[in-house]
Amino acid sequence: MIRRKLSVISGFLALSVITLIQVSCKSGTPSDLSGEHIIPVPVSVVATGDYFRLDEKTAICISDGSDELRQLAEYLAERLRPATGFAFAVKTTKVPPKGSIYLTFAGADSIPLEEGYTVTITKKLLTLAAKSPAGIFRGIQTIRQLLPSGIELSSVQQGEWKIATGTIVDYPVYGYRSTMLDVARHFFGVEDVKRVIDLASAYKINALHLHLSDDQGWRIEIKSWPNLTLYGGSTKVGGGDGGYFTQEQYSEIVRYADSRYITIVPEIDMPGHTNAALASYAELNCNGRATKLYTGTVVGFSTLCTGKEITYRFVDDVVREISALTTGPYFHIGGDESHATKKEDYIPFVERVQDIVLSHNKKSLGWDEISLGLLRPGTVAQYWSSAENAKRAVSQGAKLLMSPSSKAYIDMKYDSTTAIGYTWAGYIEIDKAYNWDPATLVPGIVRDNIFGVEAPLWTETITNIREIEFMIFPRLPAIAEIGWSPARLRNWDDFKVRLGNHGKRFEAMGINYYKSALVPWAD
Ligand code: TNX
Repeated sequence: MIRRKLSVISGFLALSVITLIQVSCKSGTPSDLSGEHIIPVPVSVVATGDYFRLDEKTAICISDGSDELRQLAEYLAERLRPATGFAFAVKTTKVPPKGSIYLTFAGADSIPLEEGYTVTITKKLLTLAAKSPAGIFRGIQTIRQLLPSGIELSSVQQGEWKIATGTIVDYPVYGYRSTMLDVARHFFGVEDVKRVIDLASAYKINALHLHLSDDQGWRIEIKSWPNLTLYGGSTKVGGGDGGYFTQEQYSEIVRYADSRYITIVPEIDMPGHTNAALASYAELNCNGRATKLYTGTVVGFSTLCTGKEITYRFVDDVVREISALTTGPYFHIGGDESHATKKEDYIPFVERVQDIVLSHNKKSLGWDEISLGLLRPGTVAQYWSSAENAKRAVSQGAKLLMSPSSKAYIDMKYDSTTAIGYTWAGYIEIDKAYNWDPATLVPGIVRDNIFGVEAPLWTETITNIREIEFMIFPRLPAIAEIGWSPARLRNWDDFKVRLGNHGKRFEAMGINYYKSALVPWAD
């Protein structure tokens, strides 16, 4: 009798514990998809008020067995396995079972643009549909952000993994959203570059511009001109050991970037910013004498000898070797701050170099000064400071990559307390990095003239990956939203709250970010 009573009591207790658990689960359940803090903000989010749950049986299903879709499913599984501890088996099927995640190219015909995607979440199924693999990859980044920030941790976390139900339809305003890493002033190795690729791709950045040469260092092996790296790559700003990528390492970066749907854009800056080359080969100098290696930070003192034929053989070899290793369509020819080159020498140089680039089946990108010359069809000018140069490029029919130094130069200090960085373009706090619109910034330059946006990171004062992260975060997510999201949906007061909710996510990803006082960082 006593025993029976006990079992009734324990049964009652068990029941109440179950009820309690249900109640507490409910309160922690995300049931409003439209309240999620997605960066960049999606084009449209419609909530349906329920939730989808990941568990140990959740499979990642793909609609066809193509290698690319399978690799994307594996990529998603790799993001989800560590923190959940679930297996996430990848399966090919046209009929995904209840509770699975389904990646498909079907039903996405109406989504505009290659990178567009839809995420449809019901209680039974999470479907990510896109026209192209790039669209699936961008959609995966959204799915990561729909899960609690703990999903980014590398060890198994307790708790439930729920996603609010509804539909997201999303696609970018600009087809080119980029960041730049200067590996010339200070050198950063393959692992650092891969980290930048991973972090940038989480915010739907789709290009990485590598500034591979400058006065202080030449950072990519050129087999036909070996001294460029052996000597020209030997030092860096402030002196000490430099470094360079072998061609194998550069190819590894290109492959890795391709797997994250990021295009690598190699830059060889010319005819200025070339002291490392001029120190490596005497014949590139007009006076036939090699310069000394340079470890300072002054700009504008060096120039290739534009009147010598060997200069063009050199440029042709460099462009040919790098282009052969580059899967993307662009080669960046630099062209900035060539104060030591006479204008009458600069113009024919820039024109001839664009032809060399075209002869190796690439299109040129160049800093806005290149519009002094005739721009070849397909050349893109990168606006950084001169509206006049930018307008001259547009009047020639060229498109502009927008990197206004006073907004998008992420090597600028946030404020007077920032220990690293420059100030020549002003302080760039997070609100300043966010509050601008490429299509209205420069009078006379409109949406149709714009190719995309880029946040460049120059590295005179930046020496390691922790410092790179600090300058990139959170300004790169801000610039990423400018490039991806429609202007009508962008709003600082809304962005700062969404950003505040990414603090925990940054921490889970191990990112050393700037905790701006302007942002309400959530606990
Ligand atoms: C200007 S912007 C440069 C770079 C410097 C940078 C430092 C541009 C095209 N050239 O050479 O590294 O300022 O902020």
